[in-house]
Amino acid sequence: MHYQRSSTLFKEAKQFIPGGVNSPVRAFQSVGGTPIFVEKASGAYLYDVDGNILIDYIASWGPMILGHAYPPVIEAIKRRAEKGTSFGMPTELETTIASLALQMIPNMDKIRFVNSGTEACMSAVRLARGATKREKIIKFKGCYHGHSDAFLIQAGSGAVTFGSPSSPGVTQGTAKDTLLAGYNNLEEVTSLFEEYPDEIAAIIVEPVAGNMGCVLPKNGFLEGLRSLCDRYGSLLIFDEVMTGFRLAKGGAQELLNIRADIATYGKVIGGGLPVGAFAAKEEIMKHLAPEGPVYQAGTLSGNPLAMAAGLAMLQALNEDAALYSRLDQKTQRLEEGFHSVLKSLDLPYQINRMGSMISLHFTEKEVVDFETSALGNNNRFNSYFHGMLKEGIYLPPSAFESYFLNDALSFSDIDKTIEAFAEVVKKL
Ligand code: KE4
Repeated sequence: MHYQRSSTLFKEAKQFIPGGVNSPVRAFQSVGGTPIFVEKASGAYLYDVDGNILIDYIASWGPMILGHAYPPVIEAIKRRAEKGTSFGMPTELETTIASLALQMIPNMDKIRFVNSGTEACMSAVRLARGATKREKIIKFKGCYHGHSDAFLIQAGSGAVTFGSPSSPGVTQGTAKDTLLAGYNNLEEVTSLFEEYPDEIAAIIVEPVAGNMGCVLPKNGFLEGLRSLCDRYGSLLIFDEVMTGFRLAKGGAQELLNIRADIATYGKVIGGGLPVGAFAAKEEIMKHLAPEGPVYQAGTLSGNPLAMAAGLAMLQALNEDAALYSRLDQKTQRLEEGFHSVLKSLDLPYQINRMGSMISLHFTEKEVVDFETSALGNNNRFNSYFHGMLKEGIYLPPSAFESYFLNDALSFSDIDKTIEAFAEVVKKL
């Protein structure tokens, strides 16, 4: 495999775009080397600008759960585009996707569409603060909720890779209202509530974390957050930007049977177009403009093209009862293949998986939070990443990310991946 064209395009891009990319994690700074420029993608495969064909395990960081260029989504976008792409006026389409999403998501009465996961999480926090009239929030080290100031306090994902746990440009004024606890550490959360008993508007949490690799909630962790919020009158925000419509139709709320007060969405809900959303019960949503005083707005929110793509995606997920078990079986096959290769080698490793979210960590200790995730051998991960790339397998270019499987992956793709894996890891 060669990447001449990608490296030429990367040099060119850097003349006009900071770091040559429009989102830092794409720049390969964590794994080294030159980012791959994509020509097109279809199903489970990426076709890069050098003619390489890669089996895709990031699915655009989650959205492409049914595979790339899924025909009903493409069709919906084409048909809708002929009617015009944006009006700044309400359309029936927004009601249609809102009502379908609320049929699929448990426990919520209303949903507001925005343009990204960041916007959804930022708006959810403002809504929680407005509804509770409190200012502080609790987030977890290693969890990432997008790049809004309130979250860039030891965020996971790209920020961790850049080794700047609290990003420059975030003011002390903002930082003081974001309290941090360790993921899976209920004691730390409890002591924060004891210290600020009537100041915490909300806890925001990834119910299954995907930004420190995949990290699962320990038994009782989410239930503990739920009861702390109930006891202290705070709201529990589930950031389901990754897990929503991926772990189950109803996301982590359904799969883990925990009720959130506000849930945020992104990625899958837009079918690959820019869509975020947040949903809550009526008594919370009534605080949101224009009904209530909590302001939130967006020129392209509910954009008809994006709504058409998202609706086609949600309809496909809603009508395919066997999808989630298929995805689970495929990811289980991958996990079992990794285990069968690794257990014959003298390599410390952990594999974390929930449904079609999975990550491999080169470390002895169980990965249950940011600290244990950061103990992973990054050099080994980077050689692994590039080794797999050479074998035509595209993995997340950072040890602090989850893989996202898509339903277009065939079992023979998975078996090919395991064969490549066996070749690569024995050389680590
Ligand atoms: P966006 O603003 O990137 O649509 O969503 C932010 C976000 C919010 N919440 C969670 C749990 C997320 O994982 C994300 C974004 N995820 C990263 C991947 N770890 C997006 C990739 C990128 O930053 O380019």
